[in-house]
Amino acid sequence: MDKGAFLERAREGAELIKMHIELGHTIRLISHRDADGITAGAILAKAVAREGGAFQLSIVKQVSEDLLKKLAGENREIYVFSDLGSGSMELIEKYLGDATVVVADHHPPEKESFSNDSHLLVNPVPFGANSVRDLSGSGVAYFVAREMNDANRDMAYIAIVGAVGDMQEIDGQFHGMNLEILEDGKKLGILEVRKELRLFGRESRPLYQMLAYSTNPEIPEITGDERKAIEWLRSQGFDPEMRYWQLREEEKRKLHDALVLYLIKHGAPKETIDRLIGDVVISPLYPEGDPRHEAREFSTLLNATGRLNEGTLGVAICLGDEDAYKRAVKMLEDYKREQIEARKFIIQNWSMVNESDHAYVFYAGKNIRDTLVGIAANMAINAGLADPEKPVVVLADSDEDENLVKGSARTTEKALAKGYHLGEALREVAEKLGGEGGGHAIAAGIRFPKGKIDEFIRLFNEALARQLRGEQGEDQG
Ligand SMILES: [Mn+2]
Repeated sequence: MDKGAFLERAREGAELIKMHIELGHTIRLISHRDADGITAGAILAKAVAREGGAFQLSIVKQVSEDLLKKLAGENREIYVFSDLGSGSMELIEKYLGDATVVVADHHPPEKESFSNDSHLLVNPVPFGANSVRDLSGSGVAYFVAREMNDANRDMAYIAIVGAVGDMQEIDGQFHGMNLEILEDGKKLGILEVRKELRLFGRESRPLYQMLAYSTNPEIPEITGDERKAIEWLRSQGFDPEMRYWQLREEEKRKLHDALVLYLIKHGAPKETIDRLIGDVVISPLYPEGDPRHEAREFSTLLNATGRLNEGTLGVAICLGDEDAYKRAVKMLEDYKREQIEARKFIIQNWSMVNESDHAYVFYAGKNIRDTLVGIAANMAINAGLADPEKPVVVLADSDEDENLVKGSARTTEKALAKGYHLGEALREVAEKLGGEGGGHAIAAGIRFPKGKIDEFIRLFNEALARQLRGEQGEDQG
């Protein structure tokens, strides 16, 4: 890629932001709610604050027309989007035409540049970068920040946490401009790149869980089987309860050799082995055993804050806020406990389920939080409560409005093969019930008035029956 030209573009973005800081304008930051977006937002927020500027930051799921209308209504002089925006350039031009806009993103853009002179696209893709491995949204934000002030190199580790969140090193190593960020971080002594076991849990999981939960890559016969993982580790002379970070260097090497041998014996392809042991980034800024000490665990923590709609808490963690970190850890523990309780509830009360010809509908009232209904529906399938060829809907009272219920429908590929489309069925049913619904074929959601659960059961079953007969929804003509 043409690095020089990209950095020149990043410098233009930096100049625009600095100019508005000097004019006393609040920098309006909008970033994506995954780990890459949260780190990107944190990097830009810190860069603005470092110049003495004020910012307002939102972490959002996507750039929608609604969001742009709201932003336009704020009448800001400058908007900076990070880790999103490239796919919404026309919309941004339509709604924010009068303002300065900087889009710092790595997704393939709608077009090579904005038509509006006051809008600037900082994106490495038109300069020849591969959006999935050469630079992430946090990386683009990092280079803009670095052009604003060399001191922002101290965000190199945070930038790499974002890159890891986007799995830019999925093949086992970093590429493209990510390498330059790593070099910056190494020079400052704030990060280290090691060749280690690239599985989640280096800091916080016992070895046996690190192996048993490994899905990327899968370890034949060990993934999904804790007992087998414990057995295998013991047979190789390891204490399964140890954390990876606690191993001495020669023990790590011994574990790597044993795993590689195991994979070869089980016929794993070379790419799998390359992916298993590769680049792992850690930071001496945090103590060992702390999820923030290793980039993958850090990014997973941030991702979780975003999913729980607490992305700004994630940003605060990136900015070094210890209190935010503690709150996030507690929030995640609560969330995990609620999941376990939801699972218990659904297993113990499955006899309450309404089973019709085409679906199971389980109404949990207030016993399952409305944010967990999708997970609960999957649990019913995975725990073997439901026939996998029949869709499952879990309904719960809405947290926001006591007159509404929220539901999620889930099913399996096997059921889809019969002809079901849950998203279409729920959309159709929601219209009839005066609610909102829709989604994918395999996973969908709905909200409707609480008094209409019996009607929902009947209509949903009818909609699914029609799908099997190959008929379209009535409202589609
Ligand atoms: Mn990204």
